[in-house]
Amino acid sequence: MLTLAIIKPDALEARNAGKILAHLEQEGFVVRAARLLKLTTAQAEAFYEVHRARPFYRSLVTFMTSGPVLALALERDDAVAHLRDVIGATDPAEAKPGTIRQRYGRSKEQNAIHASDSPDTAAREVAFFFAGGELRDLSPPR
Ligand code: FUP
Repeated sequence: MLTLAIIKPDALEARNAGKILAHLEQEGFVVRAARLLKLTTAQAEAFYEVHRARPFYRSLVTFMTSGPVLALALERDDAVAHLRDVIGATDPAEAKPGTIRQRYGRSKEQNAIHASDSPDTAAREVAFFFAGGELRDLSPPR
């Protein structure tokens, strides 16, 4: 199954993208699609629509549009749940040792990586960044 990860602007700025990608590959994820882009405000607002009423929403949108992001469609058995385990808690200070957010996150907002939180969300979020054709026949050899 597929899930969506986003390596966030803080991690790209710190040049941690390669280490994070290596960590994901070590965990058995296969990159099925990747896109480096700078989100527009409208895109970031739409992506985080579910959080629109939250106090952190505007700041989150500003942060997510502050620099490029690397969107990744990742495949693995039990991909959604496994990726959530690998990234750790939202707040890097509370994330378990060895998780990506514990290693590379700066704060609850600048927490290095996004991961879809359910299979339904994953399907929607993969489609947000990638057209079906971009995911077809792109699996690396196994
Ligand atoms: P997560 O699924 O772990 O990314 O966490 P949420 O869906 O609850 O939050 C989405 C993003 O909003 C987080 F990655 C960072 C940001 N956020 C804050 O900036 N402050 C908060 O108190 C909670 C979330």
